[in-house]
Amino acid sequence: MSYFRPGFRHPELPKNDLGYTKQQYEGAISTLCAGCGHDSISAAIVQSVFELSIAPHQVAKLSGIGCSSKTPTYFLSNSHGFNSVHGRMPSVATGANLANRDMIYIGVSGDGDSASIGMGQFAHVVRRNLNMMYVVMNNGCYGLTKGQDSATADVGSRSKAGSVNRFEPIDLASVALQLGATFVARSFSGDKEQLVPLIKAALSHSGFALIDVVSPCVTFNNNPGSTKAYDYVRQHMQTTSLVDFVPMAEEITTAYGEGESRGVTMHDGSVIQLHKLRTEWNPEDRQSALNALAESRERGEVLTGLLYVERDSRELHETINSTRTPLRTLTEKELCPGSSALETINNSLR
Ligand SMILES: Cc1ncc(C[n+]2csc(CCOP(=O)(O)OP(=O)(O)O)c2C)c(N)n1
Ligand code: SF4
Ligand SMILES: [Mg+2]
Repeated sequence: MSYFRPGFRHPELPKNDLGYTKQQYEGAISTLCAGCGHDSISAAIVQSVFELSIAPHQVAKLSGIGCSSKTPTYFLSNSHGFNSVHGRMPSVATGANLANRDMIYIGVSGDGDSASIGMGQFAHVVRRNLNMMYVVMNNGCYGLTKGQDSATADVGSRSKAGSVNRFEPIDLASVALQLGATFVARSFSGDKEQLVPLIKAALSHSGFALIDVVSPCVTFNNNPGSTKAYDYVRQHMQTTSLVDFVPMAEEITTAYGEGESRGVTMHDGSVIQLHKLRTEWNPEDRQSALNALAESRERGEVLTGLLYVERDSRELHETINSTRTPLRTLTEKELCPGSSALETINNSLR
């Protein structure tokens, strides 16, 4: 059941370039537990899409199953949506994207949804470089089914019931980097200042953009000894750099000393500005991102920020040279061009 917000809002609410208020990007009232990290991520998505002035009808939200996968109901009510089967969001996203590349795809998943039942689907959507933002709301447990450890729970992490996880975790950011992901970031649901520019950059990236967001489950995995608890993440969070997202045609205004700042220009002309960079890390070098993640893991830190971006990324449609036209607008004549066109194709293959 969904509860809808009252429609009344102050008449002077700020509007974006399309004339929409933030209210027009909100969703139904959340039924998640009060304090759940997933709600903060939904709020960050609302703010980012509003500030980027993306028309809600241009967005398609896709998810699997879990508390995390319920969240598309709680943001962007005026967008398209498909709540799919556990772990199967990537194949639904692939089908939708291939049928219509003009939409902006937001995939939402959980650590259980992506790192266990959906691991195969996750791997293939990464290596195909599907043009979408893929957000993992990572709480280290299966929240919806009462808090069992998930495959991203750290070895030694203690559950609320007191048991200690004995298995090595799957680090989705490292896996994605190894599979050729062209945009990889990690963030924390409690750090909106970092998360909003990362979401904006991910939405502007041409290709697969993963944001693994540590998102504490207050009901089942927020206890002392859990490495996905609010306190633990706040105490152990290390950041690769401070992130600013500057949309195309907007002036870069922040001033930082030489060597402290670096701009990565995206395919559409917008710029990701990174400030106070870690010296040993290059955001455009896959191996340095993998090394930084491995070293942080050794130290028990949670490395956040933009980890890697490939500015010349070729998304799936470019690789397979598919039509620019959404399939629903192709006419019968274009879809069935007749026997002479078939003959030409056959001859070209002889
Ligand atoms: C095919 C199938 N297997 C198992 C389940 C039961 N199930 C529902 S949600 C879930 C795990 C959810 O964990 P996660 O993806 O981490 O989401 P969270 O609730 O933690 O946000 C499971 C195992 C299911 N719905 N469908
Ligand atoms: S059970 Fe955990 S993940 Fe699910 S809504 Fe509650 S706090 Fe969030
Ligand atoms: Mg989970």
